[in-house]
Amino acid sequence: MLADNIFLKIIDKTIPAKIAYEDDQCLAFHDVRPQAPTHVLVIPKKVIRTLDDITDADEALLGHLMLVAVKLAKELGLAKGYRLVVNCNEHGGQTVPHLHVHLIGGRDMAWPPG
Ligand code: DGP
Repeated sequence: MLADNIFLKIIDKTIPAKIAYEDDQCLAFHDVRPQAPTHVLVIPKKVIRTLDDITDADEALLGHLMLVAVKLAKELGLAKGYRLVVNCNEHGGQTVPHLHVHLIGGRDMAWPPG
């Protein structure tokens, strides 16, 4: 096991998830509590707890996460639009301490977010 948080357990397949995409750098899987008809999480395999923990060395990895999210949005039929969200720490609403990009779509989104 890589470490003790739920997303690392999903990466090392010790707990199941509905996987949408995987490569050597990241994993994408459907959120267990979807907030919209499509709700996928794109996560790095590298252990990064929050946006506050990223460094210059992560620049390409972060771009990769976004490219994967956009490719998935197209594959999943979100032609009318979608939203990418990264929650950071307590005020950002982050509940799982492993960096993740939410890909949310399939309905109109409100602004500002709650
Ligand atoms: P955040 O609040 O930004 O930390 O989002 C965490 C998301 O992770 C939340 O939408 C629910 C989802 N989630 C939590 N535990 C699991 C799990 O075990 N499996 C899956 N697929 N999603 C999970």
